[in-house]
Amino acid sequence: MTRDYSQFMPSTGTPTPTTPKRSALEILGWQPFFATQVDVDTLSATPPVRVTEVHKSGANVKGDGFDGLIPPSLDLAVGDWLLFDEALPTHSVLLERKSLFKRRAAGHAKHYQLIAANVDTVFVVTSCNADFNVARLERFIALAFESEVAPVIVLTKADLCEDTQPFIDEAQAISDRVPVIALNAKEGDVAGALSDWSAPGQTIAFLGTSGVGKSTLVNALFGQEKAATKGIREDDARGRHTTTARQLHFTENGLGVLDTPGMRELQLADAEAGIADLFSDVVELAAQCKFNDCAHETEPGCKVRAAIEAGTLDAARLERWRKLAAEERHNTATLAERRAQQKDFGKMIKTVTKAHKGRKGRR
Ligand SMILES: Nc1nc2c(ncn2[C@@H]2O[C@H](COP(=O)(O)OP(=O)(O)O)[C@@H](O)[C@H]2O)c(=O)[nH]1
Ligand SMILES: [Mg+2]
Ligand SMILES: [Zn+2]
Repeated sequence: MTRDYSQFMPSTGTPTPTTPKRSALEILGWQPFFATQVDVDTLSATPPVRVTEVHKSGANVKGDGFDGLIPPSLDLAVGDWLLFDEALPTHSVLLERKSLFKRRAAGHAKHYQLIAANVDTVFVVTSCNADFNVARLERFIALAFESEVAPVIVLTKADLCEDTQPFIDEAQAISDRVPVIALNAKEGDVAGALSDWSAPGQTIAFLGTSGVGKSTLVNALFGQEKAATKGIREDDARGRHTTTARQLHFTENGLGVLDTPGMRELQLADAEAGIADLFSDVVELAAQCKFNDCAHETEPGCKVRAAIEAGTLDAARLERWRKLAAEERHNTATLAERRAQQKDFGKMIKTVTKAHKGRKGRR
């Protein structure tokens, strides 16, 4: 593929292309979106730092000539930008996020888990083998659409598969807005295959279940071991993963790369728009049904059933949409209920405190 380097060419003088010098912040993914949120004085008083890792004991941050740890306080995600307050680190200010990945925490938990912030492209990784699952890919893609991060599907282990075409075809049928790549993550030209989304200053992330080759892809981009890789049995009996924490690494020319532990379960919540985006064809048909509460089952004037009968809509795809949309509504309601309970509890505490003060006042 040919690229246009004209913007990087000196307008006069030598005709050889020069690499523009990037600032330390640009290498960490500093973009105009963040710069426009701050004025120069604030920047010099509280320099921007990027969160590269989040632990229970705090967050690792990197800035221009700075590499440190801030104590846990804010609800931070890997990839966040903070205006770092050196005197009072916990008072550092979180900049508005360009994008945020979150999911309903695993199990029966009623809260969100922040996955990553300020990612530009997400590679949804699966393999050309039994891991390949359209419904699971759709969840990741809907999450990406909801988070306003551009998704790309990566099919690994092409070298171990006799015919990759059926996998590519099925992946391509998910959405015409999502490019699909099939490769050998171990020995293929990974950097070349991902180059369209890997310009300096960009941040990319790899999502997918365990064992599909996320860490292998990360290492291939760096040409060295950045992330630990292991066989498919990387989940041991205690459910540990090789990649234990989400880590944001930076290549020399300024590509931010995020490896994540495998995600077996991805529960969507507050992702109605993302799902509607991915299934926009179904949503549009449903809007034309005769009854606006049409369940697309036996109702007369149902455009969804008509499309299935005409062969223009896949019945299995409709079922996946129904299931994902129903699950999302349930999760969103559960989390909203929990927020309401917390609010009530908050009110109760305030009321109690007031009553207490009131009593004191009367004394
Ligand atoms: N042959 C082959 N092996 C791969 C490929 N991608 C990953 N692997 C192997 O699959 C295993 C799991 O890879 P890893 O990167 O740890 O997966 P992760 O859990 O998604 O990070 C490792 O043994 C890799 O060497 C590929 O495209 N071809
Ligand atoms: Mg890994
Ligand atoms: Zn209908």
